[in-house]
Amino acid sequence: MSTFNLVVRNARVATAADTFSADIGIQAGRIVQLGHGLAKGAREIDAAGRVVTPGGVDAHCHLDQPMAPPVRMADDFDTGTRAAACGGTTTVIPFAAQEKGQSLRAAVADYHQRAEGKAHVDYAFHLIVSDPTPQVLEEELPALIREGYTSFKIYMTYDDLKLGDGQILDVLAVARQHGAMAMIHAENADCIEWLTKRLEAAGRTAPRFHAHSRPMLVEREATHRAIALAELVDVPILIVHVSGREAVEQIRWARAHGLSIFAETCPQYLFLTAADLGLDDSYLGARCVCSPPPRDKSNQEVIWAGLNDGLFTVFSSDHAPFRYDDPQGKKPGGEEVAFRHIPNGIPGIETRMPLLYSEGVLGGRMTLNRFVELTATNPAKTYGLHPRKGTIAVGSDADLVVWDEREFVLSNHHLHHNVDYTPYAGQRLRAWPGLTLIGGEVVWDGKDFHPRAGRGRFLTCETPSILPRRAGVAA
Ligand code: DUC
Ligand code: ZN
Ligand code: ZN
Repeated sequence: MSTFNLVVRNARVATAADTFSADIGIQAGRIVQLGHGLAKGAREIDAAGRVVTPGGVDAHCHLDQPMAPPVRMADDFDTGTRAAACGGTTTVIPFAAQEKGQSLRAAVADYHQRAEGKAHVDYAFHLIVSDPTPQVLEEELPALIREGYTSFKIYMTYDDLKLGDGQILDVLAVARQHGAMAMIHAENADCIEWLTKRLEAAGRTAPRFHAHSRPMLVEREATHRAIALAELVDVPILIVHVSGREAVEQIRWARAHGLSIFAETCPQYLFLTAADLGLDDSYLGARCVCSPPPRDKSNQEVIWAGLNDGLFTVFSSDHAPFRYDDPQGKKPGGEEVAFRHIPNGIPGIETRMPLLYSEGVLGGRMTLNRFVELTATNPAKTYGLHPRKGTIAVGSDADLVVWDEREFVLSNHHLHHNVDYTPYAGQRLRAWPGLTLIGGEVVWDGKDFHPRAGRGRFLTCETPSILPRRAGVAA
C-alpha cells in the first residue's frame, strides 16, 4: 500500500513566506510530507514547471442570504461554492445575518440548513449583528463565539441592518471581552439618505447616480468614526471593502497612532470604476451597483499600493450575486427602478483569485508570496482557520491550486455561478486554476467540475491569531 493517496510532484510551491520546489505528499486529506523524491502515491499529479498555491480563502461573500422580497440572491451554497472551487477558492466565509427581532441563534440555525449538504468547499460563518438586544450581547453572542463563530459584521448603513454608535460600542465591547473579530461596513447612512433624496428630487435616479449618493466622504467619515469607536473600546476592528484614498488615509492615520485597525479590499476597487455604472442613464450600469461604489483610476492605484505595503490584510470578493435581467435581481419585480431600489452587490467569487494572479503577480504588480498572503494565509489567520487553511505545510488540509498560465479574454460563459453576467467580461486574464484540490480531491480540472455530495464541511473558527491575547479571554 502507498504511503500517500496522492503526490503532487515537482511543484513550484508558493506560500506567504517562500517559494520552493517540492513534491507534496497527501494522505487522508492532509499534507503529510513536503520534499524531494517522495515515494510513489496511489495517484500522481505532475506539476512540473507550474506554480502551486494554497486554495483561496474568501473571507467575505454572500450566499443565499435572505433578502426582502422580491429580491433573491442568485447563488446558493451549491452554485456559489461550485463557482468558488472553479476559481481556486477552497474555503468560504459567508454571513449568517440576524434580522431585527430575530435571535442570533435562529439566524445561525437557518444558515446551517442552507449550507449543509450543498457546499462544495469548506465553509465557516461570520455573523451579522443587526439587533444587539441584552439577550444577544450577554448570552447569544458570547456563547456563539465560544462555539466557533468568532467574527461578526456591523453595518453603519442600510435601514434593516445599521447600528447606532451606542449599539456599535456595545457590540465592540463583546468582541473585546471574548476575543472576536469585528468587521465594519463603514458608510454614513444619514449622508447617503440626504444625498439620495436630493438626487431623486432632481430626477437623477439612473444607476450611475448610486455612486453620486455615496461619495468617498461618506466612507471617510464612517471609517473615522468606526476607528474612534474602536479606540474608545480598545479593540481591533477590520474595515471591510475599502474603496479608495479617503478611507485608506483614515486607516493609515489610525495605524500611525498605534491603533490596531485591519482592512479588506475587493476586486471591484482594482478593476472597475464609477464609469462602469454608466456614462449616460442606461440601466446596464445596474450590473455594477455595489457599496461602496467603485471610484476612479487614481483610486485604483491607491488600492494597489495598499495591497503591496501592508495596509490591507485581506483581499475578498464581496460576492453578492443578483441576476441582471431578473425580477428577483437587478430589476426588482421586472422593473428598471431608481438606484435606491437596485440590490447592492456584484458577483466575483470565481474571478477573485484569477484577476489578482493575472494582473498582480503576472502583471508585475505584486509578488507571488504577497498574493498568497492576501488571498489565503491572512484571511485564514484573521478568522481563526490557520494553519489548517491558508497555507501549504505538513498538517494543513490539502487544499491546493495548480495554476495554468495562459491568456484569454474573460466572458460570463467561462463562469460557474448562477448570475447572467460578470462585471469583468472583456478583462484579459493571464492565468486560471488548472486544478483545484480540496482535501486532496480534484474538484476542478481546468475543464470540468467534479462534485461529491457532502464534500464541503463546516469549520468552526478559533480566536483569530492576529488578535492580541488578553488575560481572561479563551485562546
Ligand atoms: N455590503 C456588503 O458587504 N456586500 C454587498 C453590499 C454591501 O453593501
Ligand atoms: Zn458591506
Ligand atoms: Zn459584503
